[in-house]
Amino acid sequence: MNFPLGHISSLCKYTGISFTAGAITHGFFSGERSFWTAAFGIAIYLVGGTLEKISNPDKDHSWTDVLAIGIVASIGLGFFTGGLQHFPDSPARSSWVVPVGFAMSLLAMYLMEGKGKVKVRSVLIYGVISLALVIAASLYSLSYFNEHGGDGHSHDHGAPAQVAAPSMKEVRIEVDDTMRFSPATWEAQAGEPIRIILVNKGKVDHELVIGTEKEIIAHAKEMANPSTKGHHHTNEVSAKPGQVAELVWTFKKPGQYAMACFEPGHYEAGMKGIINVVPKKH
Ligand SMILES: [Cu+2]
Repeated sequence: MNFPLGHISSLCKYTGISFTAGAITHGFFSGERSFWTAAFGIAIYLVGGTLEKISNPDKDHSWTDVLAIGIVASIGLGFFTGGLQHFPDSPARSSWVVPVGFAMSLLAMYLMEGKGKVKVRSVLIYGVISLALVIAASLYSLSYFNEHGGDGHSHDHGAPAQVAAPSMKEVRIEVDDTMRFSPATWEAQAGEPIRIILVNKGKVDHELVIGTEKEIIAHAKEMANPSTKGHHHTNEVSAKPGQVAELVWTFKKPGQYAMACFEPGHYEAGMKGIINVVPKKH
């Protein structure tokens, strides 16, 4: 065995899988970039397989095995690992991506390593049982995340309050077409519901999304994908020109939160702000 070549080939294969997995976690089937990421992942996996064959000439894999089965293996492993990693964020997609990936990796493994060497019966028994377990676990996770609101974002930092008490604190945020929130910085108290009133004085739609910096950036990426546009989240309120809309929100933990508008181009133009959440005063 050629050791350096073997090392490079394993690097290529794992890089390939992680690219394919990344395409899943960053919105496969939704953006052109994800498609190219996945294609690159498959290609580099095949490079890895080719190098592996060159470094290991004793192994009796044909070029068909290396290339055709390599495609199945890289997609399968990418689906499985990417789907698992992104399960809480997109349970509906992961619930089928993970079992499909598992089945593909199983098939590829059998065709590549097992065919003619292991009993078909034992592979079938293992395949059926393990796939059934993976499907069951995926369906369970799907229902778990659906119940716990993992519809793309975790909201453990806050929750929409259902009833607006008359004594509730309010913050009035005006927006117009200068792409600024006014005020752009405001304060709230942790654990205390606040009524956020969005006043749109502009001529185009505006919205207000609140969350941690990380969630806001994740939301920005999501909005860049045409297929996920129009998703409604509980941490979001939008107002048409001349309209007033409101959202009652409770920030659970103190800290710095962000707000932003994701109408096309607005966030990029600077339509964002900061919310300082201070500990509750007793
Ligand atoms: Cu806007």
